[in-house]
Amino acid sequence: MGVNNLRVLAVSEKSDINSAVKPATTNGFGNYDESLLIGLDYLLIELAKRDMTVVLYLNNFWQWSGGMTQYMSWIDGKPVQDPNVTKDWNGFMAKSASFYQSEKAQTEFRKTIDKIVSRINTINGKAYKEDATIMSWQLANEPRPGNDQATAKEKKIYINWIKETTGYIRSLDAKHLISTGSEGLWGSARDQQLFVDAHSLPNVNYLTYHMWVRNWSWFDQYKPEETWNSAWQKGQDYLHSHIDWANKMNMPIVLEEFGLDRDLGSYDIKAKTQYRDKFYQHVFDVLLSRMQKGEAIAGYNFWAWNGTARTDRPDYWWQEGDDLMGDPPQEQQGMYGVFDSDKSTIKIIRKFNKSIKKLNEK
Ligand code: IFL
Repeated sequence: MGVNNLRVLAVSEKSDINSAVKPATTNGFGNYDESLLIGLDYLLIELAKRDMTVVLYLNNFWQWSGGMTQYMSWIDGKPVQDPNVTKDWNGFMAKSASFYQSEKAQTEFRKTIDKIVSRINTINGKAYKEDATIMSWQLANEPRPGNDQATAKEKKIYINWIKETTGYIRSLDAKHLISTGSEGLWGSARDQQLFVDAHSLPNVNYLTYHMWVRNWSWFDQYKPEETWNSAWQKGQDYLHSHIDWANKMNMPIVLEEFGLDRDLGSYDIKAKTQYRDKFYQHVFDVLLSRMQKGEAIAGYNFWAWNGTARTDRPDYWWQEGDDLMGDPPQEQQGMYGVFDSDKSTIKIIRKFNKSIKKLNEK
């Protein structure tokens, strides 16, 4: 469908909670499942064959791949509190953010970074550092400075973590781009300066942002007609403002996540996607209009690709052994992912990709 870039999790941490994916790459500090790393080798080769590139993220602020809270659980010996069960998202986010301050966590994270960045592909013998299929090393999926009440101290620690960790990646690999995986304003405690500061560091090469109009309660999937207009107003402001900031910073920016539910919040593959299609089209119109002017917006990824994966679980929750799809086990399977059977959405994606291609050929 003209997609030439994917954003993929490179490494996961084994977790006991239901909302985390299994199997995981790391079964404890230093204990890697080599077969999954060979899977990553294979992925790089298959992408190269298709002339595609990949952004590889190396950690996760959220629980669906173990991530930062699993690091902390291995360190303090306490089980991860799954926010899907406790509903305590602020407590979870604070725990996740404690990762930046833990010396042990940082030592172990660096070992993992080294393991991946310095890897030699076991199938074609190529060093990852030399592989142009990798577009960018990314610190984590949606790292945030803390929870909704992130303090000035936490923000400082967060910036320092980005600075030090991107510096470490640069010391290992001189060639690849490096990015944060930030959601933008919404993942920066709504602090524009923090977002700008996080992307003004010497080894951060471009800005990233994500947009989730339903997660952020701008859109109500059960009241689509009533909430669409105001949601899209906020959505379009969010899209534009980040491009404006990137223009000012003279750096490229990538919208690397956005999505919307199937109609009326259904997870059923047969449910219509009228609002999702409309949303994708509106987002693409904004991006294209700014791309045509040669502005900072450099690319996009939609979230997520479910492809040929299917679930037959009546409650749509993933269980070990089920197909893996773009929708992570932290969310109902089918929530945001685009299936290979979603013809109308795919048509819109294909058309937009054609327009970008044309623009790039000029
Ligand atoms: O699945 C979520 C993912 O963890 C993410 N951002 C939002 C997605 C949809 O809720 O990175």
